[in-house]
Amino acid sequence: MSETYRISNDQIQDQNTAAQASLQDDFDHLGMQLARRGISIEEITREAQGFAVALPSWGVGTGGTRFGRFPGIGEPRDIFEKLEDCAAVQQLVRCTPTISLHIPWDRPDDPAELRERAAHLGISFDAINSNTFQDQPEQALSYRFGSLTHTDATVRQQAIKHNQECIEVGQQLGSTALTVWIADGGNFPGQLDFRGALGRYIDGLREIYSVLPVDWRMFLEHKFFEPAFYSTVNNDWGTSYLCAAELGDQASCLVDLGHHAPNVNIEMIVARLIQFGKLGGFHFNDSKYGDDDLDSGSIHPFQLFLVFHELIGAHRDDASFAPAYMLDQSHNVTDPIESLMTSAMEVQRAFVQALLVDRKALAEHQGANDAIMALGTLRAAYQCDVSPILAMARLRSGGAIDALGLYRKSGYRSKKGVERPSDGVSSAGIV
Ligand code: LRH
Ligand code: MN
Repeated sequence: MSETYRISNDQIQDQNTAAQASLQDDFDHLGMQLARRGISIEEITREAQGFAVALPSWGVGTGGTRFGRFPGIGEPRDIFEKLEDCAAVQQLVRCTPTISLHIPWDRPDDPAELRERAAHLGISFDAINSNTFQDQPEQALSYRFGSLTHTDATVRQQAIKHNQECIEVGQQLGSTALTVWIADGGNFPGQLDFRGALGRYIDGLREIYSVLPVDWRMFLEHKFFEPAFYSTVNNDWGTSYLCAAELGDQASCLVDLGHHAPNVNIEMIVARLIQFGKLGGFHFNDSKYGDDDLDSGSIHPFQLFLVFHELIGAHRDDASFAPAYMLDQSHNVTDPIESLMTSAMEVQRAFVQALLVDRKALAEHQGANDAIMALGTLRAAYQCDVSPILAMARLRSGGAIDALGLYRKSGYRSKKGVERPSDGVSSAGIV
C-alpha cells in the first residue's frame, strides 16, 4: 500500500514547543486552585490521559439529510482512507484509539490486511455495527417491512445471519462487541402487532446471542422514532432493558443521546441502567430536535457533564464498570475530522469536569435536602475550565496542545483533496 500524507510528529513537536510555556502557566495556576479544593491536578491529568472514546467509521465522511449532501474535498473513498483519517484524529487528540465499523459499509475484503493496516496507523477496532436497516444490492430479501421483527421468517433469518457474520468479521479484526440497532417499526396504527413484533425481536436476538464469543458484549440500541414514524420496536430504555435482561449477562443497553424525545432526562436513564447493571455503552452526539447527530457537547454540554457525573459515580462504586464510549455523529457542514477532534475533546472535558465533583459534600447536601448547595456543588465542577488539563494530557500522550490549529496548519484536508480525487460515487458519510 503506497504511503500517503500523514501529519508528522515533528510538526506536532514544533507547535507544542511554542505553546508549552503558556500551557504550563495555566496548568500550574489551575493546579493551585484545585489544590485548595483538595484535588490533585496530576491525578486528574493521568485519568484524562486514560480516557478513550471510539470514532465512528461513518463519521469521517460528510453526512447529509434526505434533502441533500454536500461532500467536501478529500473524502475517504474506502475503509483504508477512513482509517487514515481516524488515525489523524488520534495522532492529535490522543483519546480516540479505536474505530467502530459498520457492516456492510466497511466490510473488509481481507480482514487480516485491514487489521495490520490499522495497527500500523496506531488504532484498533471497537464495537461492530450491524445494518439491517438498508437493502444491499446483492441482498435476497428486503427489509422494507422490518428485519429481526419481519413477519416473514426467511427475512428474519437473513437478518440474524447478517449479525452473526458481523461477529465473525469482528473476531478477525480483534473487536469484542456487536451493536444492534434496528429501524423496525410502523408508520400507522394497526400496522404492527406490538407484542408479536417485540417477541420476534427477542427471538432473533437470542439466535445472535447464541453465537456470541464468551469475551464479547452485545449492545442493544433503542430509539424513539425514525425511520418509523408511529411505533418503533426497541423505542426506549425500558424496552431495551427488558430485552437485554431476557438475553443474559453479555447483553446490555447502548444509549445514543439523540434517540430520546426532547427534554427527556437522559442522565436519569443512565442512572437507572447503571442501577440494574445493564448500561453497556454510548453513542455520543447532541441534538436540538430529533436524532440530529450534531457534535457532542455543542447544544447540551451540561447534560453531557451530568451523564458523566452518573458514570463516574458508578465507576467509584465498581472499578470494573467500563461502558463502551463511542461517537455517533453526522457532519453535514463542517470538516468531519475537525468535528471528530473537537467532539472527542468535549466528551473528554465532560469526563474530567465530572471527576472534580465533591461527592462527599454533594451527599451531605442531598441528605440535608439543600437543593441550592447540591446544585452548586455540581456547578463548581462544571464551571471549572479544565482546558489546561486536556491540553496537558494531549501533550504528555504525544498529541498536539492545539489540535485544531495544527490540523489546519498542516493542510491535511487540501493534501487529501489531491490524493483522493472524488469519484463522485462513494460517500463515507450517513444521510
Ligand atoms: C441510528 C444510529 C445507529 C447507527 C446509525 C448510523 O440512528 O444511531 O447507531 O447504526 O445511526
Ligand atoms: Mn447510534
